[in-house]
Amino acid sequence: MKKFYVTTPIYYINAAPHIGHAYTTVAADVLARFYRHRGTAVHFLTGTDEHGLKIEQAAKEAGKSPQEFADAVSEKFRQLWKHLDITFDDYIRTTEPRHEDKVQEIFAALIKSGDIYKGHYSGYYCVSDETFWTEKEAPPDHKTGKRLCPNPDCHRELSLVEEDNWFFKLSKYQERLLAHYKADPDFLSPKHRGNEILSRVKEGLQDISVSRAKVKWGVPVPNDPEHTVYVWFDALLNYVSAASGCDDIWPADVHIVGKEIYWFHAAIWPAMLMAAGLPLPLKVFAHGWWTVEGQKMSKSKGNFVDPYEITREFGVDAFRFFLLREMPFGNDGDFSIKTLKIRYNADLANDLGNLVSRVENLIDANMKGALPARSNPEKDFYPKQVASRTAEYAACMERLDFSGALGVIWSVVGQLNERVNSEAPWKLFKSKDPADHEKAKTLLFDVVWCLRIIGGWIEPFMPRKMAEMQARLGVRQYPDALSAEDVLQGKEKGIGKIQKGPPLFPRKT
Ligand code: ME8
Repeated sequence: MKKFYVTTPIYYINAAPHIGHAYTTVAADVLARFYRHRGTAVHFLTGTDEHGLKIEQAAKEAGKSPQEFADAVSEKFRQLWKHLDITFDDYIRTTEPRHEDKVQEIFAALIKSGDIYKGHYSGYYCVSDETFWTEKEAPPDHKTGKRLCPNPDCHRELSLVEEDNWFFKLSKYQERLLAHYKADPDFLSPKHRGNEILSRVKEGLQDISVSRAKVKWGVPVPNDPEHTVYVWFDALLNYVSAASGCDDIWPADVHIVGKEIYWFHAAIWPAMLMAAGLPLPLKVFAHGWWTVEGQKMSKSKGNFVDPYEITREFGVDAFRFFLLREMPFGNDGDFSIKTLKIRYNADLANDLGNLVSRVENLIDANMKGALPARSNPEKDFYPKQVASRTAEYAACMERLDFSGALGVIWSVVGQLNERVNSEAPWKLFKSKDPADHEKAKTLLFDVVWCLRIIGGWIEPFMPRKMAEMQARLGVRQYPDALSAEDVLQGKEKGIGKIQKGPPLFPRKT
């Protein structure tokens, strides 16, 4: 059985990871956990992109060899993923032999087939983006005369490159790419970003340079050791090299990437795969970018958000939740502590956390922690109605609409709060009429069951807190949460009793 294969970009190791890297990796982790919860076998790949001029220069500045430097920073990424409960199955580094060998193998095969050929390159190069630009794409600035990187988020000065190097026949794949986009409209997601790629490919494709003559830190071109493979050609192949030797992984089900590297993944990468005779990934999804308090994150502004700082204050689960709740996946958004706090207090401390505390306290005070059986187990069994929204939630998750999925969940949380408020079980328990007591018990029974189900839906986003919540609601013992289906099928592994505890999400002031 083929595994569900999800990937993140492999990150450059010129600097420590920040919130942007955490965003993509948490999203991929949420998707991986969602599929695993459903019983699908998953292969989740992340890793680091370690070659190229940018790394060579960063290592030099740090007074280290590129490999030493790469070892240290790659480890920082790994540690952050551990801290954020990222459940990757494989972590690839482009300096590993399993990858370098594959790059050389494919490069040699494409030279043989004629898709890679020797030529002369004259143009401009952005070291920060590791991107080639033509004269036309990067005209001189009318004030300074300097050529700047056309990427609006970069704008650094370009260097002139004049060298004999190897080219990939990207132009040959224009028609096949267009035919593929047409035949499989979900391949490029979301639509608005796909449309940008489509029009750019329609304009025509030029062959691209895929080696560097003067860059030492890279994979040597087979039989031409003066050249190293262009870092993007090298990096993209990680998705295949990590899967090689296993017949249940490739093709990827989804590559999740940021919008700024969509062109590489949506046009160049599928053309490379076509040239290599390999199947294409099923989907390439480009998400948007976070700014921080209205500003782009940059070295010069020194405003990179450190995930450790946020989790110290808000906890890992709330951080994971916020990233995917706040901005629709695919759109851009702005990060600030203020919005995080507002979201935390509203959704987590109030809506969900208070609801859990309320039912726990009521059951503790009135039933000594034991959840009574419903007087009529079938009549208006509210948890079933709630569980019937699993399909809606799952459809959002399948199309990577994480904020949509959380929207479904929080609409149910809202309904539960309304029911508790309108039926006021604390008053019913004080009544002398035994029917009122029954009503209160039925309500609490329903709310507990619904929360157990909701815990299954939220688990991919907040695995630790949901395991804790389900354990306290008597349905599961730490450390894993149950899926919504498991809850309904009665796969209880907990002690059944409701155990009251401290607030799940203490309010932030
Ligand atoms: O581009 N908002 O690596 P990279 C959202 N090595 N996501 C962000 C972000 C932000 N402000 N900043 C970074 C590379 N990201 C190449 C990739 S893949 C074969 C090679 C995330 O370290 C987002 O996923 O610059 C973006 O695409 C990625 O980090 C870029 O990481």
